[in-house]
Amino acid sequence: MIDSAKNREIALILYQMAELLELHDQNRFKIIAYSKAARAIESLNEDIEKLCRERKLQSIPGVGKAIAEKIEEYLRTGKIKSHQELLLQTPPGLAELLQISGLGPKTVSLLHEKLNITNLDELERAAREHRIRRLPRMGEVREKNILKSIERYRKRSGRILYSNAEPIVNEILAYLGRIEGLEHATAAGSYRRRKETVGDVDILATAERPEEIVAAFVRMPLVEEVLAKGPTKASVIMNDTIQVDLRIVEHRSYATVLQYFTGSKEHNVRMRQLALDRGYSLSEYSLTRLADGQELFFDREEDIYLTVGLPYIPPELREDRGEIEAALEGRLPKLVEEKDIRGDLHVHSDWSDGRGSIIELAHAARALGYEYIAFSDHSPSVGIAGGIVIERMEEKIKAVAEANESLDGITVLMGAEVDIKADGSLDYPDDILQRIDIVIASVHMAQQQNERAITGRLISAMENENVDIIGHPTGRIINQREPSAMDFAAVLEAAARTGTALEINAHPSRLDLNDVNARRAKEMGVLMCINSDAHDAAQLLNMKYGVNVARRAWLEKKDILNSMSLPALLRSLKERH
Ligand code: DGT
Ligand code: CA
Ligand code: CA
Ligand code: ZN
Repeated sequence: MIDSAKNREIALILYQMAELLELHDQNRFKIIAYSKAARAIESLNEDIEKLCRERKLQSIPGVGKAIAEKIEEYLRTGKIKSHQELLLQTPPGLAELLQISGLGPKTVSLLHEKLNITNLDELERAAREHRIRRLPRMGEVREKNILKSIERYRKRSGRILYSNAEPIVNEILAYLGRIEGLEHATAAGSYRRRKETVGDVDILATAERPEEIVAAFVRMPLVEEVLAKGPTKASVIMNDTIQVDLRIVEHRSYATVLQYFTGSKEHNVRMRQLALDRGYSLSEYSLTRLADGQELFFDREEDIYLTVGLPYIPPELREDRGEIEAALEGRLPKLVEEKDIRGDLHVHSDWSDGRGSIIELAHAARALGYEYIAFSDHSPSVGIAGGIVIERMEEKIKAVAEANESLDGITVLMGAEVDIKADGSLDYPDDILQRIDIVIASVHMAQQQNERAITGRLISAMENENVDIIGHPTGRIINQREPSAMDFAAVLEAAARTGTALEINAHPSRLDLNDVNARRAKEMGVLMCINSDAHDAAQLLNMKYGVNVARRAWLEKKDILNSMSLPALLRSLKERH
């Protein structure tokens, strides 16, 4: 099963190399050689890894010394250097155009030369404006087909939000769990690593009669299309866009298969190398001791790591971003957990655009076990959000005090999400800000300003000593809006200098800061705050998505402002002022 995936990957890369070479107008024989080798590998009946081990790559038709070396390189390192170089020389949008069905290198070159098209959006616009049909050899039919292909490509290539995959995964696991004969079932892949988006969902299971599980799986009501089905595996499309791969594996291989399919691929490459260094060969089926050829099987993933000399590495860290080195040196972080979160500092009530009163939302927060909740409603310049005008702030401060009198078991904090205006000034004057327990400053308007302007706005907000937290610092919205341009290093430097916390906004479309940026922040000694940005009681539960990001960013309890007890939180905020 896995073998064919490897063959397919290598074939795809060689095809892409052929196309890129043609796009760059390179030697015709070289181009033909790559596509011929790709075709041969695509229809190969043998495992290419095995051929490579046996040094028989050149027995594949069309594979000579040069291509064989590239295949070896790929199997060893997961990359081919000359392929990466070709990609670097190609504007990123152009390489993507080659993925659109019906568009080959010749057409892409033509579109590039005549219409200056360099990416998918420009291609779509040109087709809609009927500029493509006027080109030589194009015409109306091809123009229409291009639009259709773009639509299909977008559906296929879109990564879906983790939070959209989650209910589907839960439903699949519950459904499989009800089938007799099923032993384990779990989701692996990027989903298990808690990535903010997943390309497809990978479900692993063990069962006595795999065919029955596969048959039941493809009959699930959520299934819209069956892409492939075999005795032990199936691939389907669910809910219009989500691809789910199911694999039923042998009971004794479960732990090694889980380790393999959890990935990431980069982590796996490192693990296999490390295993070799320690005298083992790690595969998805087992760990083999090289000295005597003894195959070892494990019940738990932990024992695989232990055997190659490592402590257990949580899935969120398995990205080859230094986790293997940290594990070897005994300095893996003790990752923050959902239960470490003691309160939510960014919640909108019906004082602005939230749905729910202070009392209702405080009850919901208390039910989650929180010690405190801050109602950080919008300021007036965010017009659509019904921001609170200055004259009403006095009233809200009173309402918060009253709520605290009537509530037991949770403390309500007076908060505000004050807008950082286009000129960098804040939407409330200092004498108001001074009276607010939790001040979050966020950019909502003029997010398209240039790097200097945005950076300057964020820094001047942090330099106001009343500001405690910067809300959703980059403004990105997954699949919808790019992060604002900014000098992130300068922002981090200012956060560290002024003691301002940066938010990990837990809304599943924001997750801003993301894992990479949050980790950089930690390395600079910046505190982070994970907030739901809830606009109703149900959205308080989004906190877990922010915790996922924090874990992927290597954050520990001590890195998170709202993992402090209330007295410690208030002390920490006061110290800074
Ligand atoms: P995705 O689906 O794009 O969000 O990301 P993943 O990580 O779920 O990737 P996927 O679904 O292609 O494959 C699942 C896991 O299987 C991946 O994380 C690691 C493992 N895997 C797949 N292909 C390879 C490979 O060529 N080499 C190695 N070492 N592992 C692989
Ligand atoms: Ca996947
Ligand atoms: Ca997959
Ligand atoms: Zn907000």
